[in-house]
Amino acid sequence: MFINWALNEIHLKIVYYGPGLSGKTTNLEFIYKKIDPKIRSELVTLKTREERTIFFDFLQLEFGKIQNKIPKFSLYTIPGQSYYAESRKVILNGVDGIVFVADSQKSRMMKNLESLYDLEMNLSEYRITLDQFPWVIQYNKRDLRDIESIETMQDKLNIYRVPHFEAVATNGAGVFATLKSILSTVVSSIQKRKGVSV
Ligand SMILES: Nc1nc2c(ncn2[C@@H]2O[C@H](COP(=O)(O)OP(=O)(O)O)[C@@H](O)[C@H]2O)c(=O)[nH]1
Ligand SMILES: [Mg+2]
Repeated sequence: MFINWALNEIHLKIVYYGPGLSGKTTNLEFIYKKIDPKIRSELVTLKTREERTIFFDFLQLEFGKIQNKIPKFSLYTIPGQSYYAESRKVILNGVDGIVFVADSQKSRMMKNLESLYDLEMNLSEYRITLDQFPWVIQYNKRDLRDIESIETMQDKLNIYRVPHFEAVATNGAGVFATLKSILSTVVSSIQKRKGVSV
């Protein structure tokens, strides 16, 4: 969180986390396309040495004022591949909320678990624990065959029973439900924090 007193803005950072190819970039691209260009910044894409790998996306959305400050949300994705471990840590700096995008395919369950563990480890460097932090889970790729049941995914991944959403990011299903949930979760957690009036 960052307050720009001069502009009367409160900046909130949301990070889309999850294993490689789970659909994080697809989520952000869909959101970007649907948001009025007047209230969003440009999408920044940094290509890495791997084709199709997007290093991070940056998207800022402006909503109506919350009390006297204008909230600005920055949306980021992280690169899932193991060799970008350091980048993931850096992107989490100053994070206010997380969307964990899980891949519903049975064959990807281990990758989901590894990524969730990686997230917990990286957050611990910032003294954040997932039991007391605004985050939601998205079960993406529900259109594919050979997917886990929601019950199984809930049991294995949603240990703290945070809000969860089914999605097919390629056609946008569930994308905005997920986004709205994390935004309102983050805003209410900020409002609850002592000493910050938003
Ligand atoms: N069938 C299907 N494919 C998806 C879905 N979401 C993403 N994809 C595809 O999965 C691949 C990886 O998506 P991407 O957003 O780049 O994953 P990221 O590594 O998490 O950013 C791409 O080919 C997407 O088109 C989905 O809900 N269903
Ligand atoms: Mg990506």
